[in-house]
Amino acid sequence: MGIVGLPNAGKSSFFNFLTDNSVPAESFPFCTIEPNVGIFVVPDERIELLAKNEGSKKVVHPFVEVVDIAGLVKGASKGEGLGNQFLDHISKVDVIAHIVRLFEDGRVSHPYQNVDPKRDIEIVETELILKDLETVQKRLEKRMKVARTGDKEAKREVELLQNLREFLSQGKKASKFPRHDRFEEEVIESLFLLTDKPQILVFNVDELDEEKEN
Ligand SMILES: Nc1nc2c(ncn2[C@@H]2O[C@H](COP(=O)(O)OP(=O)(O)OP(=O)(O)O)[C@@H](O)[C@H]2O)c(=O)[nH]1
Ligand SMILES: [Mg+2]
Repeated sequence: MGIVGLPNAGKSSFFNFLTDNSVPAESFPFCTIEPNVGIFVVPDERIELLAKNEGSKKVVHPFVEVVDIAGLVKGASKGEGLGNQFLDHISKVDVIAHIVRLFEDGRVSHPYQNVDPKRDIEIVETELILKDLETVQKRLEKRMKVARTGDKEAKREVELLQNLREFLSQGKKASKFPRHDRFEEEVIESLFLLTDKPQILVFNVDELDEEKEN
């Protein structure tokens, strides 16, 4: 699971909560620079039962690996803030957790001054799409060279990638891009696009703020 969000949204706090780790989570933006990696175990009582029945010597419960990266800001894809190179660290994750700040706290600065979840979500989602555009563009350039030699498969891929680039340019997520056959599925899968992954929105509310929680 890869954690994304604006600076100071509470990503590292969430990471610490999940993993029982204590990485720095401070009130200044861009507290996290190097990605933090941790795991948390998801205990499953059925496994204990199976292990008992089978007399297993070793019991391994399922676990989730979590990656906490630097905050994204508008223009991260053009090098604003800490840029979007951090997104490379989460290109291989299975799911993205997008932390959205709802809590108000004058001691914790907000990169856009006020708490506005709708705007904040859009900023982060746009940066994810822009990162995907970059990935598609890179692959497109590579495959165009091959296509010029007359390679049929490369030609087909180029056409598909051009359509995908157009789709993402309209601000749409890769997960919504239609795939017509196994070939198209495989090409897109091989790009590890961020907006093609399942996403969980995590709203970071004030403690005991029931109104907002609702
Ligand atoms: N009042 C309040 N403060 C919070 C809450 N969640 C996180 N914080 C504080 O907000 C600050 C930023 O939290 P972090 O978890 O470091 O945020 P981050 O998203 O990892 O920030 P960067 O690494 O800088 O992008 C810290 O001082 C946290 O203690 C909350 O629910 N309420
Ligand atoms: Mg952090």
